[in-house]
Formats: sequence, structure tokens, C-alpha cells
Amino acid sequence: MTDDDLDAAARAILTGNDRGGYTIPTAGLYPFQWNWDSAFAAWGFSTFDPDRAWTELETLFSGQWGTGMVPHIIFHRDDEGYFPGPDVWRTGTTPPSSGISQPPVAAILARMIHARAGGTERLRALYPRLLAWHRWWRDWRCVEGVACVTHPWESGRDNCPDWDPGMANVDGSQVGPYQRRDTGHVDASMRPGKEDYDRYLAMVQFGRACGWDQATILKDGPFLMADPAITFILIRANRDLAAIAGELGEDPAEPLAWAAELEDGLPGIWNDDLQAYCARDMQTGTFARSISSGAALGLLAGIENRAMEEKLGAIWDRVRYGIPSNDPASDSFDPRRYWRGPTWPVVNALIAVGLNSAGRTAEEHRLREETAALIRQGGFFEYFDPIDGTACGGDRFTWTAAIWLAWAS
Ligand code: 9YW
Repeated sequence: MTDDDLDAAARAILTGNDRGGYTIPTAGLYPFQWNWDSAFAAWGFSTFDPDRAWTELETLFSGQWGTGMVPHIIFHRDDEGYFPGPDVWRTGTTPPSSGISQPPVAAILARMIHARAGGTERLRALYPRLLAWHRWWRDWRCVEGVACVTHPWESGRDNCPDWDPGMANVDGSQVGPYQRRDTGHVDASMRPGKEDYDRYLAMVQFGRACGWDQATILKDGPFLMADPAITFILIRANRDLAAIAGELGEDPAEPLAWAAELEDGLPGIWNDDLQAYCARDMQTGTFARSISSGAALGLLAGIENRAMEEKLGAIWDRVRYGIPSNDPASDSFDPRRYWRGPTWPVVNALIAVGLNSAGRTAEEHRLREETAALIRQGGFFEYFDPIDGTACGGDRFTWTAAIWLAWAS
């Protein structure tokens, strides 16, 4: 296939996964609207259908809660193919949705979509909703100055070793019987394990039992960990929101202040042993034991740190394709098990935005070439083995197609 053929195939994936105003990540495995997937889908659409790009974001924000939270899944219609569905989350919202959020990349991508394809009035209408969501992050997820997650699914990097310290203290033994659906769609050896799922469900059951009361979840919930990836993403997203405010004639003071607060909080997630910013269990103070691709998002937030960059450079050199989600030198590295080692084109794209902002064009070029090679060889899969390039997870994946169009090709 030529790159032109791949462009056409990528567009066909986006339009084929369109369910009317929103795009599913992939048919079968993920049949609803996912939060950060949609923001990337919009970026992809902006290369050939700007109107559809804005619609994607508008539909995402149609699920925004009164609190400002934008949920990680919006269940616009029923589908038995995914677990846990709305009957498990029981958030009571219209449209039905999950009770947690996902990485706030929408402002970063909305700004790039606007720069590429225009749409000032659509952006203007979205602005207060973005601001309300960022305020929710500030009020309900920033603890001791850093962005935290109350569930590994909230991080978007489900079974990453980043969450091992917090997961160890979650009791999953009382969740009762349930039927997973994911392992019916893809290879179980590449998915999170049963013990992981028991704990994921225990956290959902806690949220449900307290009526998704955020103060209770923060104070007494089973899991609270600082996430370096979301901290960096939120710093960048707040600055981009401030830039959007400037363009729209709005006051940028709030998002700028929120970005500065997060930057001030960064020493709290500096792990001296690893010489990197790192996930940290806020309940016990314990750091994660290996460096994840979350650390590689530092440049996205304009954070330059020589010691960490040397570490990240060594990690990159240990694989052939892209930034691995976990350090191959770590005993927790598993090259095909979801977020415990594989490389994710969508994360590579986000890292590349940071490299580009920092003027690191040679590294950005390398990352683009390695990511493009995976897609040329293997197709538009969800993620890849970073050592031999084997395509893994769901096929015809929306965000892989989107980043091909917007960045990798
Ligand atoms: C799940 C849809 C989502 C992504 C997440 C990814 C996975 C859902 O799929 O989570 O049930 O495990 O980890 O980042 O948004 O693509």
C-alpha cells in the first residue's frame, strides 16, 4: 500500500466507526464514545472534514456533568458487547455515562484543529465547557498540586505498572461474579488480568455506593494516585486553553493560574531513585517502580529535565519502534500486554507534539518514522510490540487512523 492508499484507508476507518456525531474506538471491543479517543478522532477528521471534527467534540461535551466532569465513556446507545456497561456504573446521567474522567487532551487538540481548519464560532461555543472541565480537574483531581486519578481507567493507561502500588491496596475479593467481554474480542494474554479486573470493579462499586460523591471518593476511596501523564497534559491543556481565551477575547487568568499551580507541584512526583517524574500513591506515598511513557510527556508541558531525558533516551534505545509504555529494563515489562510495555501510536503523537514545541525536530522525526513504520507494516491497530513491531489489540482503530492523518503520514 502507498501512503495515499493508507490515507484513504484511515479516512474510511474514521467514517466507518462514525455512529452519528460520535466515533467508536473500534467495532466490537469498544462500542461507545470514549473521551480522549474522541478528541483524537476530531483531530483526524479535521484533516478532511472540519465540520465533523467539531461535531465530535460537541457530542463528547453533550455528556458533560453539571459538575464540569466529562466522563470517560458515554453510552449513547445500548451494546451488550462491552463490560462494564451503564447498568454497572449506575451514574443516573442523561446520556448514560461512566463515573470517572479521562486525560484532558481536548483543549490541546481543539487548539490544533482550530489552527488547521478554522471554526472560531464552534470553538467559542466549546470554550466555557472546556473551562468548566478544567476547573473540575483543579477542584476534584489536583491533590498536593499534582493531578491524580481515582481509577486506573481514568488515566487511560489501564494496567500500566504506574498503578501497581495503588492497585496492591485495593481489595477485589468481594466484587461477586461478573462476565468480562474484552477477552472475547482480543487475545486474553494481551489484556489486563482477572485480579486487575476484580480491583477495577471494586473501585466502580465504591463510587456507585457513594453516589459518585467526589469528596467521599477522594477521602475514603480505595485508590488515589498522582499521574505524571495527566499532570503534564493538564499543564499543557491549561496553557492552550489560555491561548484560546486570548484568541476569543476571554480572560486567560484562570487556566494560566491552574497551569502554574501544577508546575509548582511537580517536585511532589519527582522520584530521586529513578531520576524521573513518576506515578505516586497519595495514600501511602509509594512511588511506582519503573519509568512509563507518562514521563515522556514532560516536554508537552514545557518541562525540560536533563537527568530524566537521559533516562528516557536510554529507554527509547532499548526498543526499535516508538516510546514503550514501560521501561524494557524493568521486570514488569511485557511487550504485548496492553500498557505494560507496548508502544501506542496515539501516545507517540502526543509526545511528538511536545518534542515539536521544544524544537526537538530530529527526535520528532525519528518518532514519526518509527510510528509510521508500524502502521505501514501492520495496519491501523490499537498498539504494537515495540521490539518486533507485531500489531496488537483492536484492528481498524479510530485513534491510530486519526494520528496517521493528522501527524504520522
Ligand atoms: C478498557 C478506548 C479505551 C482507551 C483507553 C484504553 C482502553 C478501556 O480503551 O480502555 O475497557 O480497558 O486503555 O486508553 O481510551 O480506546
